[in-house]
Amino acid sequence: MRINNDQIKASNKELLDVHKEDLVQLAKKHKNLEQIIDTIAKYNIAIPSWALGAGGTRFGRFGFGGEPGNLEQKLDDVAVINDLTGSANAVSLHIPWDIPGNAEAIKAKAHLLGLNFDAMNSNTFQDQQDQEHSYKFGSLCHTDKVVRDQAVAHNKEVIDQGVALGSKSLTVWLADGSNFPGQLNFRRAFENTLASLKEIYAYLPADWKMFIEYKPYEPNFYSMVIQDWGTSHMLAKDLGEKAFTLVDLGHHLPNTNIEQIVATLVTKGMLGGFHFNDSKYGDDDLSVGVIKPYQLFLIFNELVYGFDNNKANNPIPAWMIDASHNLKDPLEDLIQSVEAIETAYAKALLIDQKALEKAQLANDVVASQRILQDAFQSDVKIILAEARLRNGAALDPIEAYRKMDVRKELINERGMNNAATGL
Ligand code: RM4
Ligand code: MN
Ligand code: MN
Repeated sequence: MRINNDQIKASNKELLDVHKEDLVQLAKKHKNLEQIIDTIAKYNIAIPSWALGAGGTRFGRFGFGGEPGNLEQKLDDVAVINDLTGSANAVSLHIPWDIPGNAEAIKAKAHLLGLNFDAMNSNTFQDQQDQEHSYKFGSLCHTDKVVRDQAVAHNKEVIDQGVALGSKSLTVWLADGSNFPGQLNFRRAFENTLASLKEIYAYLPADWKMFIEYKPYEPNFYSMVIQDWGTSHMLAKDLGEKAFTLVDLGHHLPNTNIEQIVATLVTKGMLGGFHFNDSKYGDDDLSVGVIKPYQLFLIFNELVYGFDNNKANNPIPAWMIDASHNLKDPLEDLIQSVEAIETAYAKALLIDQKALEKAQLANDVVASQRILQDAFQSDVKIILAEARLRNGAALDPIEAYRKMDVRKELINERGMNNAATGL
């Protein structure tokens, strides 16, 4: 199904008058309102292809009716999110969950829907049917060269698939590590990983980037080869200027100061991108902004400051969601995540950076805190709504989605038992 302009206009009609009045009021408050609306209107976040169906845990999975059964249907779902929010014009694919049968046809379909392909994700954390060697004891780090070669070859294939679709980056996340002390020689595992990554890097087209994700634990519970941003940064540095660190918000030990990591990476020009999600305990992959919205705002503060003062020429990061949920309609959940990211961004744009710098230089701790919290406590719903309106999207995307009965339509089209590929 495709949402059309008339449906959007109809859903906006009732809300439009009040919205316009609110906007006039807000303009009196913020001098740079136009600029902020413009920035938010141009901002886009990539949707992960693996979050369009119900997520699961090792204890079970509760399917959701009307899930996309193939890549074409996944693109249709991303288009729904994009049509309603005006801020999700890209999809991030996971191979082999999403191998395109006919890349040209998939690319044409995506373009028709107004979508493009963000980073490609490789998967050497699961064994596939007919795979010769197992990743049970690791992939790029494996003690046996034939396993490493197989994992390298997979990453090269993912690059090929991405080239055919017009993607420009590869994200590597490794489950490699160990469950028991003594199981693995740390230094050998690191050296093997670096050597394997070098082979993949050498295969990258000139205009591609490689993003290296880190994670402190899970699925391995004693050690992960790329456990933290320092390790990722070290590897990326060794590889060359097309390699960067990717920050997945759920991949930190509790209470880690992620905004400081972001600031440091931008200082060094090494921040490649994000996987947005939220968590209370570990890699919970909850919808963005549900647990720690202030942290997200502080991260965006570092991004706004970082890119206004971008001495190391850090490229604009890849903005991706990486969430997986059990309970909600996946499309509603992703819409909520998109909104949460834009909310944090808009609030960060409201920070009076000059006043903050003045307060910081004067060591005025109270004033610094007030400046941040003034911005954080501002209501930016109208800013987001206006940005969406200018993009031809819905003033209230969730409300519109429900009024249009999208899920019911998808169930009619695809049935109750279609299961999307993914986790
Ligand atoms: C991992 C990591 C990767 C994602 C997989 C599915 O924990 O976040 O980015 O590709 O999950
Ligand atoms: Mn991730
Ligand atoms: Mn994760």
